[in-house]
Amino acid sequence: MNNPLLSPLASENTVLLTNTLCRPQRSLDGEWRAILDPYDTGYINILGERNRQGYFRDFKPRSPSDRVEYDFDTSPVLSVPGDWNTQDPTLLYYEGAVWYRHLFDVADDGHAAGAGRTRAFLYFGAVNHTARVFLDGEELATHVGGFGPFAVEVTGKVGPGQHSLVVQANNRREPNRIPAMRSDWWNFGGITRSVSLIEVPETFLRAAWVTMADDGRIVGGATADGPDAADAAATLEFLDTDITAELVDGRFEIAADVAASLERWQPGAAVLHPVHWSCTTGASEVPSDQFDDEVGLRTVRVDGNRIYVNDTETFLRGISIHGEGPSGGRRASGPEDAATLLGWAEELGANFVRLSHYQHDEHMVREADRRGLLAWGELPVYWGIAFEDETVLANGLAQADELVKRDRSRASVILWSVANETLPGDARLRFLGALVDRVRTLDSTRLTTAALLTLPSADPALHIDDPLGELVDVVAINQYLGWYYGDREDIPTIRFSTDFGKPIVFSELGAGAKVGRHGDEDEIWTEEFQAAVYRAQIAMIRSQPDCVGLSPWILKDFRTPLRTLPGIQDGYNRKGLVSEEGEKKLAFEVLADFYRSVAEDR
Ligand code: GCB
Repeated sequence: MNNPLLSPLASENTVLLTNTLCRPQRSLDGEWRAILDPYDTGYINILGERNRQGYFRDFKPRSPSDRVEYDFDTSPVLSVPGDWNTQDPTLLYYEGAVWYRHLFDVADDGHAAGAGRTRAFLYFGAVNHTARVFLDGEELATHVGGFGPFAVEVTGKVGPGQHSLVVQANNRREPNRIPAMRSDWWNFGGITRSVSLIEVPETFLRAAWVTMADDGRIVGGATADGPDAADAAATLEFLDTDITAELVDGRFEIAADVAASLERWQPGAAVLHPVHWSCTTGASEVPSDQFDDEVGLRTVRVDGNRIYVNDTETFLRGISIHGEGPSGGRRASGPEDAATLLGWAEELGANFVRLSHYQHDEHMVREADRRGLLAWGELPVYWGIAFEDETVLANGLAQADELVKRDRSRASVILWSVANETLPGDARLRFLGALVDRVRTLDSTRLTTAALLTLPSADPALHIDDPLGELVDVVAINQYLGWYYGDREDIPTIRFSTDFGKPIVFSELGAGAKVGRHGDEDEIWTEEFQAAVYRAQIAMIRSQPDCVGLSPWILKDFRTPLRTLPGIQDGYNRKGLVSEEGEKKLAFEVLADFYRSVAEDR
């Protein structure tokens, strides 16, 4: 793929807006018209140049003889948010471009989302993988990255009348992308999360955030954006107390003794405080911008090989979760999917969820906040990344910004993971070191981690010396003893050690089972086999001194083209504790039992 028009490497003309769920907005979700374009004719002409008459013009024939070789009005519809793969059986494996079009009307007062607001942004929760955004035939922006949010400013472009919003979504896999060519999950294409039109005042607060540092101070900041940004005064008020913070140079801090009067958010006992953000400009006392949010306050820190949440040593009773809905093997989105998935995690007795392997829908972390579940956020730096390529690193840093900035006010999030199963090497260490640095610069209050790969070994003492362990706060280990390697009988006696003296989390372990398939513990793919692997792993973990938690692989069976075994896998990774339709396997209870006993012991 060497035409740069078809393969943009970096986003252009996008803005990162946060707190968007706190603002009045007009949803653009619903049915969008869609045209499949595997050969990219809607964007480039036969000379390989940008096609001025491309699909984004949304043309209609102007006379009976006029030749227009596409028509959005009579094209099929796709639901937004949603992946295209599961909305039409012929699109299950489709990888390439799809053009989406949505028409929306703006009333005569010229305000699409509310009076008194003068700037307008189109906000996209996520489009996989590359998006080009066009409004009324004009190309506005490009976004590269399938899981992060982005916005496009459309101030002055959404006056009264009807507007044609066209988005070209392209999920073609490419070697210089994050993720790259191969991943063990479905490459769901499309506008996979909600789209909205958000209007804000001329000068407004972009990217406001508040969180608690490890010493109990409340810290945060906000960026004022607009013509009066230089003399904007921003304030954060805790509405259930008289605590208020004025921002100076975009930052604030509330001393720990003052913050101590605010009840802490605890795992299993969420407390969210209502807060009000506002911003005034010049001599005016009337806020130019304001919105409400709710935030939890808790500390998290590492001391030696332990993790402390609110100064209490905390064992992470976790489970890994893919961003796949609770039924139908489709991309998850919205509050209901989040409630069902996290409800299952709670049934399991989990206090922690690993949101793997990429940034999840914002509703997941907000729901985790409300339920008192700790969470791990992750970048899709997965197998086969082109670590030596500077443009890939630049995109990785941009994806890190999207991950951290969107969710750094969420008490649930305690860990930022920069990578999963990457192979040691100098270029990789430089690349991941840059990501760790970026994440820490944006948010020094949370812990960093990366899931390390464990290779088969006959040694009962597995020593982890991957130098990446040096760079992160928590050493996460993916290990598949009893499944990809190792005899099940030996697992309880195996001990992991590291060079680092840091806490160890088993970020993956597990085995495959087809729900309803029963037999002997030694018969692969049966629920009994999977349950036996869990029992052996639990025995090992109970006597593993540095282990501060686990997030077994995985809550639910999920779609992946890597798993083809007919009658068993049929395109699903079967390591779920529940099937793709939510039916529990035996191992669910085995893990739930363990989590009950751990909760009682600690
Ligand atoms: C892993 C990967 C995960 C896979 C899993 C498996 O190590 O991190 O993405 O799905 O193993 O099932 O093999």
